[in-house]
Amino acid sequence: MSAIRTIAVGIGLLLSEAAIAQVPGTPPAQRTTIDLSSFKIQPATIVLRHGQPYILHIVNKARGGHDFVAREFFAAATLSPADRALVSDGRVELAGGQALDIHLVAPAAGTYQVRCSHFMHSALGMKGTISVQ
Ligand SMILES: [Cu+2]
Repeated sequence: MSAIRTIAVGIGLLLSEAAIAQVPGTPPAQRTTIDLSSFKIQPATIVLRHGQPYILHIVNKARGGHDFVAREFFAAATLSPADRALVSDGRVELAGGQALDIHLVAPAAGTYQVRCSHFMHSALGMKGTISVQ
């Protein structure tokens, strides 16, 4: 009897997870990896499609801290409520070796600037663009 109940609960969980993962008519989220290193953002041009859900997987490969600042982009994108706390005034801070996932829907088409705001880092090359098409 308890085995049947366990299976029933298991199926229920699978169904509810599927419902959370994808709203009918919405494309599944695409995972896009962005690497931060000293002193690069790669890819330097991040290409996204308007209205498409993404998981931005931001990885700081350096030993020291970096940030990912894209104020206009984050202001225009639709951030998942759970991830809003990771973005402060359009800025995501990552300690050395840290990785973060940010779930969002890409905003209107356009070119959005990205840079690291740590002292001198953008001058040394930590800048790029997000091109939403
Ligand atoms: Cu930096």
